[in-house]
Formats: sequence, C-alpha cells, structure tokens
Amino acid sequence: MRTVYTEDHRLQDGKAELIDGKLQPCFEMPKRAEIIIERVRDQRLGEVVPPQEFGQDPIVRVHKPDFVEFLRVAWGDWVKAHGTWDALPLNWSAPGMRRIIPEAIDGRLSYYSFDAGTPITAGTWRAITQAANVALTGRQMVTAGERAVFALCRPPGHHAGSCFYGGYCFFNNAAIAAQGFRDSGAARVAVLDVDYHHGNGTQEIFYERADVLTTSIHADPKQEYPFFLGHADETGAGAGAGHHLNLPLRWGAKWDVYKPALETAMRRIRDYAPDAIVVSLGVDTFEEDPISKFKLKRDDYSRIGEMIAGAGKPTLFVMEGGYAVDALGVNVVNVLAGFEGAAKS
Ligand code: Q9C
Ligand code: ZN
Repeated sequence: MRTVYTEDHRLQDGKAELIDGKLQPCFEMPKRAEIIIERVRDQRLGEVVPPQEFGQDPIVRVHKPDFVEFLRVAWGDWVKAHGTWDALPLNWSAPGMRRIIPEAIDGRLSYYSFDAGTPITAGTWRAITQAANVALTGRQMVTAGERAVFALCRPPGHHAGSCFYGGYCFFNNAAIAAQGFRDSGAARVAVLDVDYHHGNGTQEIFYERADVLTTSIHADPKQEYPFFLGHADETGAGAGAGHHLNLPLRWGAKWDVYKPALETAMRRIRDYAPDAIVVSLGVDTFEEDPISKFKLKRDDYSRIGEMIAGAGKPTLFVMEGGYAVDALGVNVVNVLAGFEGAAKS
C-alpha cells in the first residue's frame, strides 16, 4: 500500500490547548506524523509519495466559502490584533444570542469554532491545505485503480464541519476525499470513522445526503467530547434518512465490545454497496492513549484492518487522531498491514 505524505504538516505546531482546566502543550503535535511515517518506512509498507496541489475547488465542495476564507486570513488578522502568540477563541454564542458574523478577529474565531483546543498558527493555512491535498491525492490514486492508499493527513479533520473548526481539525480531509470520489464518478461512497471521538463534522456534512453513507464508532457523547452529537438515534435526515449510523460505546470498551460494533458497521457498509470506502483512521482507541478511555491493544488494530478489507472495496485510509505517540506508528501500520494481509488472501 502506498502512502501520501508531506513534511508540510510540521507547519501546524500549536503551543497549547485548553484541556482539563489548564493550558497544556498540544497533544496534536508534529511528532505524531513523524512516528507514523518512520514505521511505514521501517515496515516497508510501500512507496511514499508527495501530494499534488488541487487548489480550493474541492475544499469548497464540502466547506462554506466564507469559512474557508476566514481560515485563510485568520492568522494575519490575529497578528495585527494580538501579535504572534497562537490564536484561540474564548467564548461562544449561547442559545438566545445571535449568529451575526463579527468584524473583530476574536469574534470570528468564536463564530467559526467550537472549542479552545485548536490553535491557529502562522503555518496553519499551509498545513491544512496540504492535508487536504494529501487526502485528494490518495483519492485520485484509488480512483486510478489502487486497491488501497494511506493518506497520512495532519492535522486531522473529522471534527471540522461545513462551517466550523475544532477538535484539532480545520478542513475535513476525509469528507473532502469522499466528495472527491463522488465528483470523479463514484455513485456511492461509504465513510467508516473508527477514531475514538465522534466524527461530528463528517456527520454534519453528509447528514442529509444518501450518496455518502457515514458510520462512526466512538465513545458515547454522554461521557465524551464532543458531547453534543454522536448518539445512536441520529440516523440521517431528509434525503439522507437512514444513511448515517452511530455506534457509541461506553468508556472502557475493549475488543470484545468493539469487534461487534465494527461488524455492525461493516455489515451496513456492505449492504450499501459503495464504490469506495473512506476510513477516518484514528487510533486514540488505544489503551495507553492519554486523552481517551477505550482499551484496544496493539494486535486489535491488525484485526480492524482485516475486517475493513473484508468489504472488498477500493479503500482510502485518512489519518485522524491518536496521541499515545510512542505506539502510534505500530498501531496505524498494524491496521494497514492487517488490511493488506487480508486483501491478498
Ligand atoms: N478531556 C481528534 O482525535 N479535547 N480530536 C478533548 C478530553 C479535544 C480530538 C478533551 C479532543 C479532540 C481528531
Ligand atoms: Zn479522536
């Protein structure tokens, strides 16, 4: 399996996030992707190729133009107002307040975000456009006939919606790729989100559409971030009714409860008969993850890869979360190698 990767991800290197009541060093750090690419190379998973440039057109297919333009200018506007420390929002509109786009940069950060864990920095725009290019390049390779490709995106994307960022995510790389498959001839695309956190952005983007089936296995939003979406009764709306599947699991979930949830998701995906599958590949379900409370082990990731291969569809893996940095390379490559082993047999 080939990997798409660029060192430009390093340009997203935030100083701090607000977590557990404290400003702490960002868990979403450049080291994450570096550990993963090192393991890809050590294990000889396959060739590593750089992304091509696709411009803003495929991005505005899933994100609103005013949101994209905000991200493009945010750092410059922030520097004018406050200097070169990272930009973070610190208040949000509550029910009863109005959604009028503020002029001041502080207000626009608030308007377009949903948490204080996602700093905008000098290199954010380049890093996030390149992460989208990584996903789009992988999409193009799969469309051209590769059985599977790994898009080593960083920063991640699945919390970002049509007009909001948060959860370390700015552009929804997986959603951009899924839309890219549609725009290049795929009639139906399925998204499988195995990140520990609910893929609220991906759900929001495709919720009223039947041409993209979205599925997510994640920590129950009654217990876990992002809290306000990801319940089992959210199944799609309008034309998309019945085309979304949430499989929330309680804190402490081990392979014995994770496996049946993944079987349920894969069954739904098989029934949908998609032309391609996009996997939002988070490995923050790992037992040693510092911000998560599932208990998957290293070998469980090989099984996840095998089960995804069982669908027998062209597959694009898009990197999402995972913060146990030392084990990140092993766990991610276990999924990919597990997939390859099962795809061959
Ligand atoms: N106490 C991704 O995995 N903070 N984003 C959670 C938990 C935000 C995770 C705080 C976590 C975002 C892509
Ligand atoms: Zn996550």
